[in-house]
Amino acid sequence: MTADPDGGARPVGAGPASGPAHYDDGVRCLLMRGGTSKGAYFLAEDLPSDPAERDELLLRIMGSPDPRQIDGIGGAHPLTSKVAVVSRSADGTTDVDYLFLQVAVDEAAVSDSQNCGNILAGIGPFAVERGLVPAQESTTSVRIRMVNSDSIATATFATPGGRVDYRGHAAIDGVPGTAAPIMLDFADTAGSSTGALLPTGNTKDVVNGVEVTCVDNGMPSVLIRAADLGVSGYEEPAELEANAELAARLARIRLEAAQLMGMGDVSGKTVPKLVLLAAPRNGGAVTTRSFLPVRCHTSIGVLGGTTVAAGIQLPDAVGHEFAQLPADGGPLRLEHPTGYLDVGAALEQGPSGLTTTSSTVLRTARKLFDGTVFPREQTPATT
Ligand code: NQM
Repeated sequence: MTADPDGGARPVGAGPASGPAHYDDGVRCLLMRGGTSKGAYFLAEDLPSDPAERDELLLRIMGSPDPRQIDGIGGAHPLTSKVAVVSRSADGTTDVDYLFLQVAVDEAAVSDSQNCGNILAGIGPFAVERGLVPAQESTTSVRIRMVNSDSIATATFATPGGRVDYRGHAAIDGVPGTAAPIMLDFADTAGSSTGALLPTGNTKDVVNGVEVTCVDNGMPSVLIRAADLGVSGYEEPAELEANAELAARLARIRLEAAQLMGMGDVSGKTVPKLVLLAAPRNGGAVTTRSFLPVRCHTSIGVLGGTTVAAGIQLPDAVGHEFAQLPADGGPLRLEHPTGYLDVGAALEQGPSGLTTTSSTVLRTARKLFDGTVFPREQTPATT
């Protein structure tokens, strides 16, 4: 197959030999906005346990492959074609396990190669809604194992009277209006999928003739000065997406940088991400334009954000020279196309150099519908 780079790596074939399974009674599903993303949340027990069967079903539910996902509940963009699979944790060290799956829009592919910190924002509320975790009287904290990277996050949110309250006064850029705050605390973000905050062992490398910083504080990413690629870094996402020369250059840099990061051939994968950096213009620490890796993000991912925040603090990293870092070591404000994201990611001296031990981000989430989804009948063709 030709993998959709924003969708995933696992080709999904013709389904079970007996033909597509029927789901005449539908599948229990909760649609939730998590941060600046939107996804379908499932209990693991409501989906097939076999990953290939599960993924084939998810394509039918989301309406992939189809650029409009018209016959499914996907939103026709990588940020709105996401799935969370949740179960009670088996080992007792966390409350729930959360597997994130990126469903490709126009390819028959589902990927578990990355985390999603935005969809994570809905996991605590979903766990309470489904009775996996009892709500406390005023606020509830849920410890979540992010299965994709085997790392842990704690979500704390309002549960007055023992029910999730989605209403509140917290605003996050990229989402109109306000909602109840959900505090996300991440442990062990450094080296989440590559094993080290600086996966190449260097603060800076030269890749395809350009200086980059390869960093992983929750999301393996390649930081690049926008100016080094002939753009300002302040363009709208659509303008950057329309720049074919930029796209070709970014694709080459990504493949080469991934090799240096020990990630092998990432041609069908959604990681590492690419982030263009420029000096801040609105009082923040830095301006960002991140790529998913082909579509340009309309804001910035949560773990993408914790990663940029850690990276630009490293002396000698790309972007450090123009970053405006808060003098008090407090949260960093990352400017993005629709506003900013505040991220706490303080650097500490570790046994083998500077690292982070925890990161924090404020998000909101909202339950959109809770019910039964009816997958389309045909098994999608692999393109
Ligand atoms: O970085 C998009 C998003 C994400 C991921 C992506 C995310 C994160 O904004 O933690 O949230 O990078 O594919 O939802």
